[in-house]
Amino acid sequence: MDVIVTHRNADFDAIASLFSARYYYKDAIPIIPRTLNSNVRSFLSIHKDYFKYEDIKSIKLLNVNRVIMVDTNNWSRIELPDSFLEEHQPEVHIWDHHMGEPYPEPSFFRYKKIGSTTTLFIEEIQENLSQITPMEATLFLAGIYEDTSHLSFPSTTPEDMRASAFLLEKGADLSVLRNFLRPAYSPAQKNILFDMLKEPSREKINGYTVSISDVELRGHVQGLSVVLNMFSEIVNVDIAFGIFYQKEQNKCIVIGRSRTDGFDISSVMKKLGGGGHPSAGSALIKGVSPYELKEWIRGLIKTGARGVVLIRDLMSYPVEYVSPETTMKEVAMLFREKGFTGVPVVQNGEVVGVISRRDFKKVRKESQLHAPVKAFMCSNTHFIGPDDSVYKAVKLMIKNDIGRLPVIEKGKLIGIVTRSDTMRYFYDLLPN
Ligand SMILES: [Mn+2]
Repeated sequence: MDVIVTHRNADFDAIASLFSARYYYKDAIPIIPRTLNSNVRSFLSIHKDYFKYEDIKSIKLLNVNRVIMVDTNNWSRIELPDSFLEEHQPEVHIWDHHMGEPYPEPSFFRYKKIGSTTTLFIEEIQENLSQITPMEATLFLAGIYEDTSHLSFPSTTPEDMRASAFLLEKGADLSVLRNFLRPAYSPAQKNILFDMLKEPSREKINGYTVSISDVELRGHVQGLSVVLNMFSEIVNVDIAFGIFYQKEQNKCIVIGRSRTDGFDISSVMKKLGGGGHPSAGSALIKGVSPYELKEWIRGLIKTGARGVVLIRDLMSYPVEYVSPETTMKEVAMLFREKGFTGVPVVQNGEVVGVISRRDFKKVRKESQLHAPVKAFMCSNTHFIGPDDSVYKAVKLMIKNDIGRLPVIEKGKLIGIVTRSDTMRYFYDLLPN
């Protein structure tokens, strides 16, 4: 017997993958985990007659010789016991879009860096799907939509969009989907959200605005990730972490959400023993207080940015600069000759200002062109360090309406980074 399984606390992508997998493994039996996100649970209970499945208690494990894992690459996240894996060594197939080493080693492994696992199946079996019902199309599209936040996460790929278009053609119902993907908040969820909003923390780490809140949970609460999503939208931070503390069990559920594509939440979650995507992830930690966890997360955010592009990778050097006594006319010639739009002004090795094309607007008469730069330069200079993140630079530029930042290391000018350098980064035009 073949079974199709997915991770505990299944979301729509997990369940949609499970049912779309049936079009690939025709005789396999889908097994629904006992813990489901509440919106998935209500979807399945309303559509009970349309989706056939079993739960783990109703099957004889001894008869299972092949396990098809979907939307997870790790045995520890599914409900089948470890002892079954060790003693029976079933054949394992894995279909997933999460990065990382699969466990156990599968005999068939389908991985793609893509918005949802459902997309993997839709791509593979589109020919077999001509007969799918509008209900199935709706569920499958819910899977894609949930994991890509309605095709808006940066992890969304053309494949996700094509699969979504196909499912719409097959009658996926967007208003049904809307109801299930934006479920009403339960009173418990609302209380937690209000708790978090009472004193939302806000701090700067590595140029990101970060909020790390901790809330003590009374009893089990479904759908904490929805709460954190809402929270991060309201407080409008780049990165939000929620630490949900369950005192009796001395454990914390950590949920993270990144709204900038420069910061990878899953890298933090992996270090905490969990997992996820660049934009969202979670982890479960035992025996650590929320306070210690906060410090830990702060540290991980600080070092986490090291994997991404830093100012030192983007900046230009050596830097052309002028002295405060250089005349405006000489600067104008330098700009014309080299195509510059601005340069730092340096005196005794120290940056004392920046002169840019915009400052020439202050030149009213021809004779002023013989005046020194120091009369026109912008001396309220902002700097950036070589190990700062691109985000920090962009924020400084936007906030102060400037187009370039001198890069300073140990008091010395070592480079310059411009607005167009940062755009190159955002549009992935960096030379390798
Ligand atoms: Mn998924």
